Amino acid sequence: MNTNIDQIIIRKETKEDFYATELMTMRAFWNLHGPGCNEHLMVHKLRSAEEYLPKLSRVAELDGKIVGAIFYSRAKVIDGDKEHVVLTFGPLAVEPTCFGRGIGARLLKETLPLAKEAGYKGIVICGEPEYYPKHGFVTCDHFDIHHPAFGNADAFMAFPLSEGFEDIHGYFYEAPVFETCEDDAEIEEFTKGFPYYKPLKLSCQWLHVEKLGRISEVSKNSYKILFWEQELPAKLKGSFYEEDAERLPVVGDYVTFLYNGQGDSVILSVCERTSFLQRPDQAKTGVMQYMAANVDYLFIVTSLNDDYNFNRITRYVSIATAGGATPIVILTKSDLCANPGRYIREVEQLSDSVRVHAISALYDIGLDELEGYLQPGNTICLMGSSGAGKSTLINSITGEEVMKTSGIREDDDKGRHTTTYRKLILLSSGVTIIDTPGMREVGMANVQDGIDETFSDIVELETRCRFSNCRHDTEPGCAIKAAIESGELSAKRYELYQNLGRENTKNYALKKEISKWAKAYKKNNKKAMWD
Ligand SMILES: Nc1nc2c(ncn2[C@@H]2O[C@H](COP(=O)(O)OP(=O)(O)OP(=O)(O)O)[C@@H](O)[C@H]2O)c(=O)[nH]1
Ligand SMILES: [Mg+2]
Repeated sequence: MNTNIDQIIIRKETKEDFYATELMTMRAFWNLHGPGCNEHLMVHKLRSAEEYLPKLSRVAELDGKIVGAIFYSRAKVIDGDKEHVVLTFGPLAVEPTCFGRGIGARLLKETLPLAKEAGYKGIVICGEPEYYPKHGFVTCDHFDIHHPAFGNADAFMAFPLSEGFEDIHGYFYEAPVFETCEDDAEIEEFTKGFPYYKPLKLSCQWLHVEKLGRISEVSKNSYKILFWEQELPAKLKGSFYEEDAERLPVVGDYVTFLYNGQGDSVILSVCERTSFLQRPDQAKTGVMQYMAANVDYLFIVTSLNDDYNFNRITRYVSIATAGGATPIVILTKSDLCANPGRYIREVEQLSDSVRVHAISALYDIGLDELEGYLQPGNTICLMGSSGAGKSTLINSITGEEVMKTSGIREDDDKGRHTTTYRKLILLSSGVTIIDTPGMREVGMANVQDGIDETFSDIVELETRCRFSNCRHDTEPGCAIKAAIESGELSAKRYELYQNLGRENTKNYALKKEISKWAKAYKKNNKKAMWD
């Protein structure tokens, strides 16, 4: 939106504006002070309250859209048996993508004289302490006016409209309607009437001048932040260069930032992550590559042609599990495979917790099985070799060509690396997708936790061996050998566990860690994780 401040129309709200004003208000306050917000419900209820003052309230319109609103209502300051009528407003909302363009200031400038003309003595509000003082508001301790709930914090401010305001002292009470907007179930139900936005609970909330966005692209030292429908170019705040590499933003991270409509926004902090996918870099230097954060499901995409590689799938599963995401194996191009069932069964052997789907994106086979994962608010990251069909699958899911795809090279059946960087896209359904470029190989460092979790049954069996240092070779009382003999454990699965563990420990000397872990596990005599 290209805002020219002169094009903004300040006017009274009409019935036809109600939905648009509530949606704009919801966007203005969403995730600012906690998960979601209730300000849109406040607006909705306030309109029918007797204290509401439509004569003073205004909306801001730009290019035919509601981009701001201020809602005035009567409030009271009570001093013993004396009751003074004052004004309050709230919410004062500005469409977040029109931030920093003076819309809030215009709404105040046009309505403050109206409030004065109407004969009110002053305005008392709870609002942003870094914003309102610029417009002449001062904290209420200057007037001996108190808030019954939180005393006299910086956010509790007043704007005198006439001299008589100096004589008003006591406790401030808003219209009772505001107190009726706190019921979570009611807020949730009301919010269903609007487009889906994910409620987030983050330690950085309460946000002031800083904004909350999500990293959609990373390249060398520059970033892109997805902020509502906009992608903003961004750079890191200087102090990030003293941080460990794993603290730098990756695709999928929620970040706080200072908005700059003219150039690069500045990333201030990376919010806590619910999951974090990492692997050693391809040059095997031992340096980790940090791939994506806050992923709910890792779609491990393997095509059912020459790309299929059971060991590789296992490594991806371990990366997902170690990173805190749920692994889902997607076997693509089932139309090119005579017996997909064989592969499904093989992958299913890996662990009870791994789910497998065989699909054909080209012929729309099996895609309905993925619907459970494609729920609003979920983040799905796709990984796998080049040419496996990751981008094609994304396009089939969305029904649009959101990602470029390409034919595999005919001579060697290898992909062409069509997707060249990790990219986060938010679909209109509320699902977030992270597409990644095809990987040549997947290493294993630091994923022992993931391996152990994937093979938790084997880890548990090992703790039952008679000797704690049992090599599962010739020792008597070996639980692993007994389980293989009885058929409880497949020899192939055990071999795979050994190979992955060996590969992991060979490079990074984690063997000690593993034995320590196993001993602690035995000592605690825990039940099997899969019980
Ligand atoms: N027969 C068949 N071909 C498919 C299917 N899915 C994808 N393809 C083809 O496989 C080729 C590679 O697909 P992409 O989606 O570009 O692969 P990618 O995994 O995104 O590859 P990179 O971006 O290089 O990592 C394209 O020619 C697709 O048309 C499928 O289900 N069946
Ligand atoms: Mg691709």
